Amino acid sequence: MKKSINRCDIFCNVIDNYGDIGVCWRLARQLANEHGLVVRLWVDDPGSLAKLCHEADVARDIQHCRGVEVRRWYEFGNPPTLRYLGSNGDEEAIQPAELVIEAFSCKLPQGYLDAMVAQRQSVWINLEYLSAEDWVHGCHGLPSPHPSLPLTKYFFFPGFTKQTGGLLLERDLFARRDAFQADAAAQQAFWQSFGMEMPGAETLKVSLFGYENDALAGLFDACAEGSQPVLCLVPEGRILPQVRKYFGDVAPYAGSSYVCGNLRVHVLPFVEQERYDELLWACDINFVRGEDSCVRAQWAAKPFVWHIYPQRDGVHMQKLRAFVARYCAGLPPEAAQALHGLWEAWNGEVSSIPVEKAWNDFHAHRSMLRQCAQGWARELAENNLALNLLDFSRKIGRMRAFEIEGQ
Ligand code: TRH
Repeated sequence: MKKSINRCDIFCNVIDNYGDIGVCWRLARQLANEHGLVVRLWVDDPGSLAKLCHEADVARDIQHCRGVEVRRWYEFGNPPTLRYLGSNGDEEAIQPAELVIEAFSCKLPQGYLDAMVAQRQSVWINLEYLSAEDWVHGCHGLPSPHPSLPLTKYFFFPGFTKQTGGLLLERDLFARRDAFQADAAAQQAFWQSFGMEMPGAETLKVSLFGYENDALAGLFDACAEGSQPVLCLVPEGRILPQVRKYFGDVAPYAGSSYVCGNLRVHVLPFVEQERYDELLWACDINFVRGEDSCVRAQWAAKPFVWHIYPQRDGVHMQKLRAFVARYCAGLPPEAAQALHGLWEAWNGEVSSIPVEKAWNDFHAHRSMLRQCAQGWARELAENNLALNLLDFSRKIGRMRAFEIEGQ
């Protein structure tokens, strides 16, 4: 067993949307570019990556993008094995890396597991979903022995406390964010790249990334009737049919603009991950969804509204409330109530107050919510997932090397 970790394989099975690949792509770049690891990202749907990184070529099985080797993950043979034709046309057997990350419990190919057994060199991590619930503390870092092979994988939970693995945060993110926000020309260029003039200070800028949502019409009504002009930027995605329904228009596309009272809605193209951060930084309030955009909104340090990924049994509302409880702990009760009200209404909670009222309350408390967002981001930044993951993996690697030497 090698004691150092120089190579990393990340396996990503895209279930739906962009969160699975969004997290894996971010982690892959961070491990490669900030920590000098040789990273292979195995993804079964390179098309989803191409949305986040436009230079990724969907047709290629192997390619290098932004310091990461991206490989199409497909398996064949019995046992299912990852195999590729090398540049000389010969079949290339895959050597497992020292650090193996399966994202969100995706199932590693049997042939790859066998190679891990033969090599005895890999630390195997299951990177879990993000949750603010307390039970995560007891599960973070736990080993899970394979039922039949001499392999152990370890659960690694992202989270919001020191008893978890922390959150993905690039080393220079805050510096880039602050530089962007202090640079009028950079902001001007940002708006112009979407064919828009930079909105004046009197306009409230809102980004809106969400799933299908029955509360949208109420939110738009409230903005249209409000006293402050609102510019709402909607990236192309699942919520567009409802935008269309609200304005009774033909299908919206990137560049479509609609006006109703004090509300102007502008549809944006789906941009690369780095530019999505700029959108969050450029806006005053951000509506986000899933997992990764929610974390990015926290780093943007602006008031935000989370449309959590809906789960059939309703457990998502427990996750949502666990987060609200942590996030609002330092807020005055009225501001906490305003946040809670809009988040419940936006997530379709039946007992919630009408979204129009919830929006007006949230809007009224935005200055306090902004202060809270800034403090929250500073506090959370202390707990960096990539650093924690590497420390943890090295510790497991040393422990295993010691065990193997003793055999
Ligand atoms: O897309 P999401 O809803 O993804 C997920 C998946 O549904 C997943 O299966 C589920 O488990 C998880 O949510 C909780 O939301 P998320 O996680 O915010 O991912 C969106 C990614 O897309 C994120 O990395 C930000 C990025 N993005 C861009 O790069 N450009 C854009 O224009 C937009 C709107 C988003």
